Amino acid sequence: MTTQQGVAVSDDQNTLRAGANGPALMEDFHFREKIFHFDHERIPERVVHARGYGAHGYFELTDSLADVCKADIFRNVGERTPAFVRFSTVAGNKGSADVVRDVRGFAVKLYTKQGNWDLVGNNIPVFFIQDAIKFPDFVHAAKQAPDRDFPQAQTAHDNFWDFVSLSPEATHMVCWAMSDRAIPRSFRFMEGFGVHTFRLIDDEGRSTYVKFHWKPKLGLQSVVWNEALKINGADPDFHRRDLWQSITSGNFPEWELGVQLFDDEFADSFPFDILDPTKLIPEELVPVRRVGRLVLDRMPDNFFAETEQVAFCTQNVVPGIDFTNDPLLQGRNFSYLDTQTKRLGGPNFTHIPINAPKCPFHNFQQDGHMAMHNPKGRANYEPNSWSQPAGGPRESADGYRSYPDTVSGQKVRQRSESFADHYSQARQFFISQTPVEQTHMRDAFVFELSKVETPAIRARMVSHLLHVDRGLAEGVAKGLGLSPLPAPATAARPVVEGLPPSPALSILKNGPDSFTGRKLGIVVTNGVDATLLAALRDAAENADATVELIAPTVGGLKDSAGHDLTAQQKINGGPSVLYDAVALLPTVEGANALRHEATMRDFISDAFAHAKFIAHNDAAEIVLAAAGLHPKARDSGVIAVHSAQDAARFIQTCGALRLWEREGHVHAV
Ligand code: HDD
Repeated sequence: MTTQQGVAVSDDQNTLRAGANGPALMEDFHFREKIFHFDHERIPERVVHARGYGAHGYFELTDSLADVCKADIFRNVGERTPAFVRFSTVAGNKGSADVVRDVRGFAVKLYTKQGNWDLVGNNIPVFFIQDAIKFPDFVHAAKQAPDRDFPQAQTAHDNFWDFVSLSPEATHMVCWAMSDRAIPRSFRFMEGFGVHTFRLIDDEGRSTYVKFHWKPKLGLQSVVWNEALKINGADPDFHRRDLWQSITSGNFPEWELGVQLFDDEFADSFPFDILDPTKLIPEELVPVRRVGRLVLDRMPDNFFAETEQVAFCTQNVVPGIDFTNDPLLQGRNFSYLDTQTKRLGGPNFTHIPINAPKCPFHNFQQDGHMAMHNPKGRANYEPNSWSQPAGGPRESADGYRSYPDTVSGQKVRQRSESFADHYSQARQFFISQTPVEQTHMRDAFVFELSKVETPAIRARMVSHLLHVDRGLAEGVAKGLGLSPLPAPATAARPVVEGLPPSPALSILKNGPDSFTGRKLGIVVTNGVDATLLAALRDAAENADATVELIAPTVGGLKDSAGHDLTAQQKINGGPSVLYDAVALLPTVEGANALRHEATMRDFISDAFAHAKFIAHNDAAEIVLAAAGLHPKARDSGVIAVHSAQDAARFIQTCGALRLWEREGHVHAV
């Protein structure tokens, strides 16, 4: 160990003092350097998206887009481009919990041969507001209130619902935020969206509009709300641990990149403005062309250096990719550069390795705090006669050229008329959901608005929902005990009738139908049946699922064949909310003890309430009964297993992920 100056340290356990019981000496440069550095360890957390988790990987092109885009990254099939991805929640502070109800950030930095391209998206394809000037208001309202500094990491409070109920443009996004999209089971099982309409530019300078999509290979999956509340207590790091475990065990998460391409003719015929970020384009109308895959295969060596210091900027684009006049995107292009300068302490944040391009870069920008790359030699201006070839200014045929869009207009502060429809796509989103998902949305609205203390805000929100779906509005009003129904909010534009459901918007219609990548929790006790345990483990592992053992003690266990077993969780630290499905394989003696254990009973009743599949051996009968699951109270999702065939069948059944029909039986209010 040395000091920052490289001087070897003789003793890092004791400060330099005048005598063993005397005062510390100023002269102790090692102590002062160490404490000074520690005192300066923190940088400001991100103003939004403070809590995040990142990983390295690559993007591989599988279908050339050279027909519409000149960007190098989209030309050569099979070519890999290094990538860094950071997932995040929006509202919570850096130390908040992972499985809160919130939008998830899905920010991708692609280190292309032509420079860095940042696609800074979310797991929801639309946004709360239409104009960037409203972003500070929206964020202030969503985060903790300034007087009391709570609630954290949740929108279930007056300020948020006050703001969105006074901003009808938020209605569509609020419906997404109250859907299960906002409580993903894992980063690995969620979609990502670039949200805005961007442009692709081809070799001839022609423009094609594009919307970007990331489609998870393992299908979509979310948790249920009561489960989310409990996960946050049991493991506030649930999502980051999941990503860490899957990448470090070699199960690399993967997404396909999809593009929706369209032209002005389509834009003119579409009933909504393609520049309005509160609108999406249904996939059934403009299909998603899959052109590549994103694979995350390496965790950062150091969280701070990489995940905390990574600086995404929407204005980081490469030749072939360009902006549109979406007013939210235009504002973002200012905000990100500005915020990174504050957060990372100066203009040289681009010199930090995670932010620097991996292609050569040259310019005459110099100096500033912590400058690592200053120009070499005499020339630090342009044109100059010192460079070869002499003279200038320099030009590059493949340099970035903005699309020469024709722009004219009076200077006005005015929202375009074409942005005035606030409800039609919210309705389309709602009718695209399965009844189970619609029920979850209703319950989410009721939960959140029940936390709102001001009745007028609750009523105002219901007045918007009346335009989305009358049944939804009535259900929410009933759940709130709100009577009579308020009058519908004044709509700036009548709802477009007859938009067809879009199956692509439902999670349950886009699930995996397999247990791959999911996690089985098996409760065992000392002496557990070795054959049955192996059969369940094999069946899960054959499906590329992972297994954790939960036991009365994590150590000191043996199976019936006398082999040592290590459990990953002690029963009170491994509740069933941490697993996608569970199995109970206690011995008779173990079951006798477990039936008196309150956390064991919670384990079972939660698994049942959260519609999970439960496998059990005969000995577990008394434990199930102790948790209220007498034989008559059970359903087809509670499955007895005795053999390897039973185990294989159980894991196959788990591919459905949940027995949704159970939900109707476990909720009464
Ligand atoms: Fe933003 C961070 C996504 C609108 C201003 N935003 C941030 C991150 C994501 C998004 C994923 C975290 C990046 C990371 O992991 O470091 N933001 C979005 C999306 C939006 C959006 C999909 C709408 C379509 N954002 C938006 C607006 C503004 C900002 C309208 C301001 C006018 N966003 C910021 C920011 C942040 C940020 C203040 C905070 C930390 C940071 O940039 O790096 O500049």
